[in-house]
Amino acid sequence: MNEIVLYGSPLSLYTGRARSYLIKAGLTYRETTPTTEHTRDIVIPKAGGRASVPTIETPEGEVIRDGAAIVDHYENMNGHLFSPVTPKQRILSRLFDVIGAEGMLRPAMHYRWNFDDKNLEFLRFHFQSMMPRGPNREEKADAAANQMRAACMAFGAVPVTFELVETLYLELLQKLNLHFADQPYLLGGKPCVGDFGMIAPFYGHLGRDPKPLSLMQKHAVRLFRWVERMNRPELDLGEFEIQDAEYLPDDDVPETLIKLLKHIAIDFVPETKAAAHCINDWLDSQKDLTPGTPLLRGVGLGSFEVHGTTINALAQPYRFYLLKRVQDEYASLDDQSKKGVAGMLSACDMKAVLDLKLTRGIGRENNLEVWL
Ligand SMILES: N[C@@H](CCC(=O)N[C@@H](CS)C(=O)NCC(=O)O)C(=O)O
Repeated sequence: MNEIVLYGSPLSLYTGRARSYLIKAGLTYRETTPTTEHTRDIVIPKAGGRASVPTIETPEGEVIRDGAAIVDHYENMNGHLFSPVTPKQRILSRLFDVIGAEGMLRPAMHYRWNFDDKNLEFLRFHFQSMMPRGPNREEKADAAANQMRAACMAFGAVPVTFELVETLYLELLQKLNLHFADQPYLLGGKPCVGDFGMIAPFYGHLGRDPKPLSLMQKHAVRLFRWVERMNRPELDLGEFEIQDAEYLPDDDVPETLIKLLKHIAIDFVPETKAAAHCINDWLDSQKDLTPGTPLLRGVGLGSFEVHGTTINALAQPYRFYLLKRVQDEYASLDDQSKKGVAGMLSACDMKAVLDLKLTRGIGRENNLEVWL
């Protein structure tokens, strides 16, 4: 075996991030579903016992579980090919990684699970394909799908929030469309780590399931093109003047990104505040939590209000594992750069993300995120 094996699935949100990275970095890989005996006996034990996708197996037999860890691994190996080096762009790249990986779950799950007339048969087929061959494949697939329906509700997509989720999403499509009408990628002529975070919800769910795909094709053709572009090895810049693989010069941040972030902040910031509060309360009650304990997916519901509607959403410690990387990047800047970045984040109502922290740190051990 001399290629990377990517364990994933076409409809998996997080697989979309790792796949796009491997493609753009020009790495030779083979994608397969994690349904074989080899996965069960060799790969999952090396992945901390957790069967999540994406997980990769390198030609040397090393196993890396978690999309952020996979990107980190190759960024370290290839000289940080997709990590901008100027202050504002560094912060935005990391911030979009959090937003994509954790901040778009509500629309991604709403447009997947609340439109059975459009999506159901498509999803059935895919869920069955992910199950190991053998007896009761259909029942197992239905059970897995039902778990995801429950997750959709846990992320706050329930009937009382549908109208709000859809209003916010249609405006988001517009803002993204405007940006990708001017720029091929978030920060100019080549993708950054933030683009890989953002492709997670916008490929497997929002750019592929029948219902949201039809919305994207109707309302946001330039965003649709970015989704295609992120899954192609070439830069795929045909419709643009820009033909170089460079980030925008002079740490420029286009106005379209500021407007986009300002819109995303409407629910991202109150949700992050509510989650921090909920998780910190939980940590207060967990005095005996031993260092090295793996993170739970969620530890309660954060409650917050957006445009007069209350949303209750799963408070996920992993969001803060990624957010800390934004905060660490900020902490490493000189005073002048910090001022510039703080000004930019204030302009898009995102300044609070620099201060929203958990009372306990999170690290990685044995391919799992753990409490320090
Ligand atoms: N933090 C992980 C999350 C991966 C994840 O949740 N993947 C989903 C599929 S999109 C999954 O495998 N869920 C089952 C599980 O976590 O056991 C990452 O970024 O890779």
